Amino acid sequence: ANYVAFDAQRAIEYVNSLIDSKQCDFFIAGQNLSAYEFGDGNLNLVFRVSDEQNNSIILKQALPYARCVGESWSLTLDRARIEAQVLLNHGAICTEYTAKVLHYNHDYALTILEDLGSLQILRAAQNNAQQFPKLAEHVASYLSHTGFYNSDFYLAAQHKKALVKQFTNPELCQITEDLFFSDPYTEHERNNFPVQLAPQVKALRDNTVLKLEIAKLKANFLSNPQTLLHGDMHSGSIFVDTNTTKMIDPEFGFFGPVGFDIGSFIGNLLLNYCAQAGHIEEFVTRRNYQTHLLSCIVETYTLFEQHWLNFIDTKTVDASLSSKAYAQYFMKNVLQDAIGYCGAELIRRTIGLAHVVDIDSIADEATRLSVQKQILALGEQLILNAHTCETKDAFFSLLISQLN
Ligand code: SR1
Ligand code: MG
Repeated sequence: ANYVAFDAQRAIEYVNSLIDSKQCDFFIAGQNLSAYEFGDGNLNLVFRVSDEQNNSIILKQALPYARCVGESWSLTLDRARIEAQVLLNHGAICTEYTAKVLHYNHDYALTILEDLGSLQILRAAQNNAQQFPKLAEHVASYLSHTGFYNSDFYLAAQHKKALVKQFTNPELCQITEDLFFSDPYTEHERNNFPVQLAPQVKALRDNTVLKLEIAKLKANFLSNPQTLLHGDMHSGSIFVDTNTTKMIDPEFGFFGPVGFDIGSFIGNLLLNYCAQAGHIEEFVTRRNYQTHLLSCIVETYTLFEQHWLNFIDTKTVDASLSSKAYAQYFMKNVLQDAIGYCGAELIRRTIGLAHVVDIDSIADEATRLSVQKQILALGEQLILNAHTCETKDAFFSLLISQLN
């Protein structure tokens, strides 16, 4: 079949064709299906297809361009393959925390996924100051399991290299390379910040020490295939409820540095932390919620590191990588990378192309600007001081000193 972008009717016809050819075990035959498109992300079409009993699935289709920009920014359809295959890889390691793939079609660049609509997107929930007591444990478990079992500690070298090839994702990686590490530090039409932030932006761009650290982070992102990353671990890529956490949308997945995903996740919690100055008026209530977010960061990183150290100690296959000394060395580098990527996420979400609603929805302009300045300063300090953090506790102290 030749690629065609779907509308709701085509989505229904496609699912009916799967039912007719008995390739579908998610709907029974002979029902009227309905569908609507509701994607609000930056890149893709997302349809919900339902039967008469309200059973539903999600049909996600890649467009040959970036939806948030338009047809002028063409983008590979191969990202649909990457996304489906990362979900299958991560789902095999961590079923509980990975959205389930029900069907994939290469020609149409589409994936059918379980419908997680009974859950909430983490970002929306956190903008309503909701708390998720299991979030830290679940994210730490997902990132450490998928990270370790796709790493050189566990995989035979030739198998790992075959996977690196399978998950080579140059176009989507280039988006990250540009949006995280290049655009914010130079004049670029994709950047997006209010004129009032121009002095802060200029100071970042003039800071040669900061730019050296950004160059190191970018080089590490470009050339350090440590594990199969999710690649876009922001709060819009996570579905939650009180007891459940499911990762979605790993179309930016590739083999990259272990610190990138955990750093991005923590960066998004910090964006929400800072944004609360514009959302929760009452001081004690705001402090309570911010304390919860900080505890979530501490718990996530602590459990993530514990799992990794335990896996290295007990499950490493390559004997030459299994020493305690190497484990300590490796995890110190992961920590420092994570702090740097966290800082880069803070800066790029404030002055680059892709913002977060946590910040942009702050109605009062003066408050919004003051939050944005706080985030830029925090991002800068994290990047500049990452190399001084020898332990996770030093990272937590750095964070606390910057947030007070
Ligand atoms: C053009 S894509 C912009 C951003 O959206 C995605 O979710 C990634 O975070 C990317 O950087
Ligand atoms: Mg996405």
